[in-house]
Amino acid sequence: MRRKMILDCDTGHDDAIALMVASKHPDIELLGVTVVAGNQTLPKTLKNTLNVADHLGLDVPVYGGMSLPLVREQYVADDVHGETGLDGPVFGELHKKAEDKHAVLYLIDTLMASDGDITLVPVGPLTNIATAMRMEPRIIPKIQEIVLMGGAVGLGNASPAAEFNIYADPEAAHVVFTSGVKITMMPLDLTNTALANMQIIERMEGIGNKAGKLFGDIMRFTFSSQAVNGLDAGPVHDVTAVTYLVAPELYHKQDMFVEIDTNRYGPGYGRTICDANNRYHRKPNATVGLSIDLDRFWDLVEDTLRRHI
Ligand SMILES: [Ca+2]
Repeated sequence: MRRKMILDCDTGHDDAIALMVASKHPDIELLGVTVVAGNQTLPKTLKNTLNVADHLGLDVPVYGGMSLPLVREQYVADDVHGETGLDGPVFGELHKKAEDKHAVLYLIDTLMASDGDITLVPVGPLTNIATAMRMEPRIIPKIQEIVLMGGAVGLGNASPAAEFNIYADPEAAHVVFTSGVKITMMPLDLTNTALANMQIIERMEGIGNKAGKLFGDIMRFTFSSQAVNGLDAGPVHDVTAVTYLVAPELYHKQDMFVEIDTNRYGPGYGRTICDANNRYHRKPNATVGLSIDLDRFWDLVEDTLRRHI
């Protein structure tokens, strides 16, 4: 049976690759794509999402969502993703339009009408998901699982303490991590190992279709922009959350209690405090990915990209 999922993204280089995998993997039924501000402002992340979907001929509906975080001032990642949020690839005229419905209402209506068999895959700040949970708490037991990219067991990338997606809206992350929904988290420690080095880029370009070419155009840009994080190639962070749905056996993981630091004026704001050694003796609220079998991961990405035009 195909796994029903909604991708919630802030496209973004790695988000674009995540959309490529989610939209064509044979074991995934991508119901819709909800977009949030994050890597760039909402008009930009929405346009980027539509451009990728249009370019690859995807007929999945795209919904615009929250344009600002719940409490903090807006924080974008233009140092890594550029002025457009998806610098690098050049797209033609955009024909695809966003749906009229707000992403939060789409999430609520779709989950309420479901049989509890939908997995949410948020790969940006958690503003859309948290707002939906607060607006209609009855969706919470309807969510099968949340598999997200975000947080870090060790060092962050937005601040020394915090990973970008959580740092960009810590209060939203707090809502989600205290919701009681089954959460699986792909932290920076894992996602930073999924690096699209030149060998990977050339391998995907070698597929010879539009998706492989787009992968190259996207990841050649982050190949150098990621130097700000001390990496020598661009990681495809968000993709590791999507592939978990269809190949969980590729991951080493551990259940633990994860708490979000929401102290706005402290140095740890937005940190995911991961109690890996069970110091708190609290019931785990998340499954945290610790490592991934990269050879099989890239095989899966390549196989899925081959299904595109
Ligand atoms: Ca993202």
